Amino acid sequence: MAEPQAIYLSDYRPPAYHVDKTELTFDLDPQATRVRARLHVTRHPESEAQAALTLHGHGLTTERIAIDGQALLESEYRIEADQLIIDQVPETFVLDTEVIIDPTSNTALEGLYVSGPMFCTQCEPEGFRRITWYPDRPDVMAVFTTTVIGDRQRQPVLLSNGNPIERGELPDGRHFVTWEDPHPKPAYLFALVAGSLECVRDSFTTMSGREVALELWVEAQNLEKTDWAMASLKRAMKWDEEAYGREYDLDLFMIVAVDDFNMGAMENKGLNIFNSAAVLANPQTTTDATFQRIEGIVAHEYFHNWSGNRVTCRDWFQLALKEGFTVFRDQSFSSSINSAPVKRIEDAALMRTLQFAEDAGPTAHPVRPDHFIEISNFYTLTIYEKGAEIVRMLSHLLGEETFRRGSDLYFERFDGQAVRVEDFVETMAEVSGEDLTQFMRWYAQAGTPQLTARSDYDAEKRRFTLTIAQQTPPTPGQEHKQPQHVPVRMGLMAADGQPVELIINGESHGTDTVLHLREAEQQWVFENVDAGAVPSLLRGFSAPVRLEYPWSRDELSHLMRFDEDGFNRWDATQRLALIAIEEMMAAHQRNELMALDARLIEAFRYLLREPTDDRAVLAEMLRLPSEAWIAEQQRRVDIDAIHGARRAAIEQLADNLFPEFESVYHANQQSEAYAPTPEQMASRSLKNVALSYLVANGEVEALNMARAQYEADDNMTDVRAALTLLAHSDRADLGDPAIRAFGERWAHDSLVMDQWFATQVTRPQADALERVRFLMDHPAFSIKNPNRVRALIGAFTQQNRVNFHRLDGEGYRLLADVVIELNRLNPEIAARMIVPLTRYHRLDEKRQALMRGELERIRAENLSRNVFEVVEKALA
Ligand code: 7MF
Ligand code: ZN
Repeated sequence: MAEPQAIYLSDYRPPAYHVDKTELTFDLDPQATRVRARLHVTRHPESEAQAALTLHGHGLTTERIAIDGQALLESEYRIEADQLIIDQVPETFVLDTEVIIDPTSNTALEGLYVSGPMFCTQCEPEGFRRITWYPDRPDVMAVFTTTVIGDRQRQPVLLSNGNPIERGELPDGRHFVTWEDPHPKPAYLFALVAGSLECVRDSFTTMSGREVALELWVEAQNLEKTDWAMASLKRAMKWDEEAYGREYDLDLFMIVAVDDFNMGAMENKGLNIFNSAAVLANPQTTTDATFQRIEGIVAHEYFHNWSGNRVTCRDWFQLALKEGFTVFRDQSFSSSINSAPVKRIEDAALMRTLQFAEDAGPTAHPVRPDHFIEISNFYTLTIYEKGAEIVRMLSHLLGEETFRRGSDLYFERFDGQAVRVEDFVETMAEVSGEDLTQFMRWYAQAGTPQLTARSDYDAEKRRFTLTIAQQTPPTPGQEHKQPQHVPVRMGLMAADGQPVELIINGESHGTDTVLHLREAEQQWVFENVDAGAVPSLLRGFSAPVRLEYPWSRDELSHLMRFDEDGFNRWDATQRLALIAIEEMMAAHQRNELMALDARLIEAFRYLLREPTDDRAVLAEMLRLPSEAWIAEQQRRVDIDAIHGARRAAIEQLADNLFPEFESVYHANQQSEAYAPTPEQMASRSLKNVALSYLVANGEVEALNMARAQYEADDNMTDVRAALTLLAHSDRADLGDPAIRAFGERWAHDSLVMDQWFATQVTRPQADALERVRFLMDHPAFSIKNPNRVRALIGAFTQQNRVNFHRLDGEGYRLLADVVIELNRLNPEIAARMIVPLTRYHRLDEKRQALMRGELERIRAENLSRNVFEVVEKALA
């Protein structure tokens, strides 16, 4: 088999032919669906007159190809390497094709497939070629008319993009619906859903007074889980009108929930398709975190209607154009509803742990890559999260108002077009007059810039000098990096806890300013500063960088108490805890007792005793740095020492502050009925952090509190928090019955069973891996369902570091076994699941050898392009 070849951005050529109108007819059948396509094709005036027509297709059984009604002879076309090439075509013509596809055997879940009782599609990025012959690239945009024919009984509901324009009965118990989508779109936004579905209806009146029908389609048993998504949708529609002036542009907007889905959701025009895990919710089955996640995803997909659909990507190298912008938009939406500092803490924590790790590993890539083997592998944290951080930096550089003028102009100017990252950034440069040339490096350079800051105080002149240097480490294929434009938001906190007025060159900047770091090293002098001022740097995580500054523990405690920026109060607490934990790890390695720094205990005592107006932030401050974030700090990662020291720190905090945690636990009990409101969520978050410390103390009393909370059975947030504590405790007599009861009670609900799987396999105890193998045979598990795989295998390999990295290599072997099986069934999921196995570079030699061994074993298989690309990079 020939090795898969890379595709380069520099090889981009505009399409020789465009399709103005696409007419599709689906004759649905589980094993043999017939797809007729009628493409109205015109040669692009700038392409050469004799250009061949090239279409993509994968796994199609071709029955007929005709041009202007004339069937082609076999000598008139070629099919090679997933392409249909017709050398001679007229300037303008109609291409008719007829193919047969098999949705039932489609386990990759790309193109048209069967999920339970329904047919559904996923076409982004290159799934449409599995449906019919087509120029499957985002710069070919057509108006689609789609007729879906199905069995009246088995598929009473037949959906596609746009508006239904005709429906009727057919012989043999069949019926049809014809849909027309008036907005030209690339094939990746095509969607079809058919099955026995129930509908929840609502409506939304747009700012110009048009009434839009809203429909949420689910299987009957899920009707009780639709309220939250519908409410979230209406909030998102309103927000996009207010924040961006964007109105919805069809009379109908539909969301469908499906059980088998590779990712969270998909923004198909007028017909968003959602993984049921990303849309279905009610208080009994869904935690607060998931309520918030659903709200964000519903908004994200809706926002794509402008940032992605009306203005789309020229090619897949530009993926971050739509994804980075849309994530920035959904983040802003979420912070307008829930605690803004907590949203920022969560997003920054995700960046700093998982995205930084990606950027430092073998699959590191720029936000706009210049080559790839398999584009599905590039739906990464770098594209989404770092891409959003870049847009956030732009909005801060320009200011909110100018940014809004820029986005207005961008949507207006490029409406209906497929464009590049440059088009977005140049529009922002145009409206602001800013020179964004250096800023563009954020899209081109991979790797996380490292900022090293130091300060110097001149007591005589009362001057505080801050020096910041930057350096971006080499990444695969990019040895040398140039300095980037890094906005560093900062302030100075005086010894008395008051903010210092920032005076640079005689000019006042208030108490909070943005320093523009553009050189390899730069210096700023603040005048009129008293001794003892503490710098607060990178407020609000103003740039996606690592920052080092030699803060003392007293200075960190000072920032934790007084910093005006909620994000940096949290960050100071994390840094303080990190120093304490690293000290304990060092003690452990010297075979000494791990004693927790008294200053951290005192800092926590302060946090627990001082009344605070933002309890949601307080809850985050009480969480110790994650094992992943601790590992990010280490040159050589010691998996067991990290886990042991963090665990010991939690226990010692619990021992020293038991009464404080207990009173926080009691003070945050709720009497009113559950609602996913910010206030209630803050209370539950704080209460459940407190409970986790109480249980860590080891007192039976605390475990009984957890059991009582579990048995009170008020809402899934509290039940799941309590269940996790019981199931992760050493007390099998408490954990096992709870797990058993939960599994029986929720056996009928696969989304709750996913929580049940994840809770069990994230146990720190040594039997976690055996539980994974055992649960893989559980009737509720299926390797073919991506949610089940993520809940069982993903949770174990990504959230149970001590057990995944077992020194006998069993964790690695288990993951490799799963990846080998998934490689055949579902390459996209296989390539996602394999990632933890590629992160071996900073581990000890023994583990490195074991992990490479498993990667080699995978490489010996007949690999999909997806897995091939990741394994090659990991072993390079
Ligand atoms: C919020 O981006 C943030 C990210 C592609 C599929 C959804 O709309 C999407 C799709 C992947 C990974 C993450 C997300 C999505 C996809 C996503 C969803 C909600 N265009 Br792959
Ligand atoms: Zn998206």
